[in-house]
Amino acid sequence: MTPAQMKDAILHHLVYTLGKDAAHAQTYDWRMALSFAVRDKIVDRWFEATRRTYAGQHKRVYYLSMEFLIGRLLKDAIINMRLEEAAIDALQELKVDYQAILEDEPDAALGNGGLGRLAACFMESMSTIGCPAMGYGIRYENGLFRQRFENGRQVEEPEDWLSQRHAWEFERPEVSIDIGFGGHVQEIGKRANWYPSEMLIAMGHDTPIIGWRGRWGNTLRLWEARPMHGFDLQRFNRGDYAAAAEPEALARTLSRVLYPDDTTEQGKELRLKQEFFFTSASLRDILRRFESEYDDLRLLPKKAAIQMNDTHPAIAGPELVRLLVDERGIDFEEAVGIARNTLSYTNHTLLPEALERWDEGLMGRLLPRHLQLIFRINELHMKDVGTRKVTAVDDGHVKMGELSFIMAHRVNGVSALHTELMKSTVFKDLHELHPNRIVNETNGVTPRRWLLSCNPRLSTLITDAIGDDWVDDLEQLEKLEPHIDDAAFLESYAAAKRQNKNDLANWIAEKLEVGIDPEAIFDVQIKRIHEYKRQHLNLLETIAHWLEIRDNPNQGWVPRVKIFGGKAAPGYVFAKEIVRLTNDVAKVLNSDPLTSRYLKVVYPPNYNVSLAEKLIPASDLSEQISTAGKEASGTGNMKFALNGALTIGTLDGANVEIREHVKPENFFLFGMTADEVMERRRIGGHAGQAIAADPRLARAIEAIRAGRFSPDDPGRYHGIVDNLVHHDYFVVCSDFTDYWRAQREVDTAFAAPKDWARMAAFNTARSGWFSSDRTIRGYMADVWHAEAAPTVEDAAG
Ligand code: GPQ
Repeated sequence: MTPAQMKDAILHHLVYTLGKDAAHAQTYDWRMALSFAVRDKIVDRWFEATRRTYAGQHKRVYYLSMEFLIGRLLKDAIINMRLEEAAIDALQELKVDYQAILEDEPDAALGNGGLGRLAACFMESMSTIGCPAMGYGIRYENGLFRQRFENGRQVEEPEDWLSQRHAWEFERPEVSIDIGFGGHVQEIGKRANWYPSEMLIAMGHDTPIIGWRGRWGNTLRLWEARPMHGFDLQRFNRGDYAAAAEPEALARTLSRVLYPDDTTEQGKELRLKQEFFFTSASLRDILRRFESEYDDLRLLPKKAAIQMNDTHPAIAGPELVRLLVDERGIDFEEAVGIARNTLSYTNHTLLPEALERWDEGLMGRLLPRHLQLIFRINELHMKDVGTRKVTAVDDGHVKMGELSFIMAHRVNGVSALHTELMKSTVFKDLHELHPNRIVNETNGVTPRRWLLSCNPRLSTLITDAIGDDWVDDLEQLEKLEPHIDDAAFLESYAAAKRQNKNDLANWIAEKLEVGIDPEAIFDVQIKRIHEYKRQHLNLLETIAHWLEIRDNPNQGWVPRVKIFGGKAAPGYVFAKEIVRLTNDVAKVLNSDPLTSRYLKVVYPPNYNVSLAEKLIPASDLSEQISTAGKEASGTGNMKFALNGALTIGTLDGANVEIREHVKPENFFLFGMTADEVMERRRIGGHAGQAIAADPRLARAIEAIRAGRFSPDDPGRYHGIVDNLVHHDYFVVCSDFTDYWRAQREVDTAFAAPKDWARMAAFNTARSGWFSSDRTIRGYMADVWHAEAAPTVEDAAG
């Protein structure tokens, strides 16, 4: 597409789709016009991919996920379709600011954090590879809440990404599936009829996901909940105005809002309804498509692989069995076999509070037939393995992890360490019974969004050095290694980072009115606020360092900016106190005339995908400091390493593998191992011992306790202090001293800029393995037994 053609396409949509002329168009209008112009190009390729999948009778992958944290879509689409030059030139001629247009797009925040972002990276990689696939999820009207700070406290505001027209989706009213809840079951022989007492409709909305160079496109189908019977005119006519709208409002609550809890099980009725709603709609859509092509249901595992992203879609097991037995007359045991060979399950955490359990009473009320089938599946499994040692139903609860395991032919963890811990802890018994079922698929991130698009300076430098094959073959980055010995290359590498840091410093000055020194270490911790991720360990080190600088302000300290980003679940009290403490610490430190040259804290509100894209390319140091054994993988850690930030981290999740790839000398390791953590916890008073042994730690805790960061309310953080001193389940105190040591090593290393640049560049060169393309190829080989389809020729750039 030439710039002139692009300009015509934009103007055409501006006039005929938006109904505006150029003289009156606002940023929004231009954004929409550009989006539609780009979308037109995508649609042709998307259709072509779909046609090829049908024609080649390829196996399809179905990715069922409660969350897809896709962020903005316009730039992604432009880059993958290689339309960037055309778009920039066309807009320049139209005198429209390209960056302003990109920034105008709201994030699609249909996820909480890592789990949802992983699903988004996977969708992009499956399209890039040409793996015929479809993502299924919920079209939340309100995605993850917007975070604001009020006197340092987190305030949540509803997010309303759909208040504007969404340029990327196509409504599919013909894909409307009725979903039932409640009611009763009538058994007739081996089958049963379920008569639900409540019905609503799931309506599909399709978003095309285009891969690199437009070679393939898959669909993300998100379900919207709609009432079966709309407005009740009779009630309205009787004057009962509010009640008339009631059925509509009730049905819609199912796709109204994303639960804002990350790794915390909710146990709420509405949540279970959401889970069944999208899982059932997806399965019935899958079966409908399958039956339009094949007439033998025993072929299902050959033609469809259904991935359960965590246990949120775990009801897929019993629901698929129900659809096969009750609605298609297949024998129960055979149905379980078909379902199991089709389904697989990814576990994303070992935290006990995240493992979903549903009360039998609640399950029986909402899904009476499914509860019966769960009992039968459980009995069958116990009979098959010849032991009653493991069970999916226990103590009046259905355990969704166990149910998922039993109903899947493959179960995977998301990093090497996590997978080993699955085998030795949570799924120990099941693993012994099914030793080949658990496999590891270490997470990855898409290099299109997380390098090419978010870091154009570094991308250009890389392409100038080794060509652009790295974009979909990321391990080619190893070709950078010889260049690392070239002084000119290293200088350009460092210059790209410095310019990124300048941009970020300007943005922070403008948005937060905090001045930061671009020469300082940009030390960044961005992720959900959670005790196990230990933002408070970072804060304690910050405070201890601040006190040390105050003791000796003229000692020539290495300047540092600590950047935090992340949301706390609205009901997670401890996490919210950490948020507030971070803001209170920032206030005191940033206004301290003795120290603020050397140490600042910034906490931009409302961390999301777009903010990550700004922060990561400008980072020097990546904080990956979770308690060993607690972070399943992490994926932010990979994005940082790829963009040349050095990691300070524990041997947790994928940190272990990152350190092996980038080499131990280019990674700041500290802290106890997972085994040592478990040992340490057994020692009574471990926190007290650690505090007594380290005066810096004692002083930092005392500063918080005495109210130095909350002079108007000195007791404000006694909760945090008491937790640290008396419980400290996440062994913050015991890891502090080693963390401090590693941070001082960071200071020393940063003071030698050439060596630092070499280490940073080495991180980039060795991070290629962490592409989600590699992860997806792993799933295709080990879990889905699916092959890539022959792709479409490259889109003309
Ligand atoms: N993860 Cl169980 C989430 O983001 N939300 C969740 O509810 C659960 C896990 C994360 C996990 O904490 C990270 O370590 C992983 O990297 C990420 O999932 C993707 O696997």
